[in-house]
Amino acid sequence: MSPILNTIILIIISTIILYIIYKILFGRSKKVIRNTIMIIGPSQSGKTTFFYYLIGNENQKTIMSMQPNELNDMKSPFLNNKYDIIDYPGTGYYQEMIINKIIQTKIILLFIDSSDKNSIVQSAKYIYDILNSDKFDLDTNLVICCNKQDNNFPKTKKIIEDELNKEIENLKIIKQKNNLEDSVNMGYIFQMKKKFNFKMFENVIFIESDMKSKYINVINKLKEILESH
Ligand SMILES: Nc1nc2c(ncn2[C@@H]2O[C@H](COP(=O)(O)OP(=O)(O)O)[C@@H](O)[C@H]2O)c(=O)[nH]1
Ligand SMILES: [Mg+2]
Repeated sequence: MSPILNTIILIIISTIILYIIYKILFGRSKKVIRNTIMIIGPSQSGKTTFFYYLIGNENQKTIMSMQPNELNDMKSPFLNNKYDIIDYPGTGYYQEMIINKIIQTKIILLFIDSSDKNSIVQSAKYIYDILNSDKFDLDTNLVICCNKQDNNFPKTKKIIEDELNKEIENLKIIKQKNNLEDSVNMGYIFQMKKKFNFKMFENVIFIESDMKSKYINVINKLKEILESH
């Protein structure tokens, strides 16, 4: 064998060995870390007000949000560790971004204005998309915050849950009838034969909240989920 051929074979073999060593050392470190808290929901449900409260900036005035508020490695005064906290505007352009972010997300906080029927109807669409996505699994928690409980005549979390059960079942029936599925949404609810009911999801919970009570239920739920081990 010529020395040149020998050298080439040697280079190829050492490259393969180096590649295998690299894979063994670093191949598994790609696991995504779930350190995101997402705040989503219809416009005017109180997302941004809560976002500022959570980061310790209680007196910040909110304006109609056009872009997500995003803070990475943020230390909330209420939580022990640092998290990426994102507040997505309710203008509806962010569905795909939200769904793609789920695999990095520990908690999705969905805010609803409990005294506004429209807010409840709109949030059904968010919930449908999330639960229908194959990215949503038991490692992510969906916390539905029935917010603005300090307003006159807010609906209780029980009533909102019942109304959302019906809204989501309706959405499911319409989508099934018209075969309306897109690639983001290949899904769990879409294929469901039974009537939709939140009882099927152990990682979806309802709580009541408002800024007057300093979001005590939301803060406690965040602590419970994030600091429970
Ligand atoms: N009564 C009441 N009003 C709230 C509460 N949270 C937010 N708001 C008000 O609702 C409006 C919309 O709030 P904002 O946080 O901007 O909603 P976003 O569109 O979901 O981000 C503002 O005028 C807030 O002051 C709440 O818990 N109770
Ligand atoms: Mg906002």
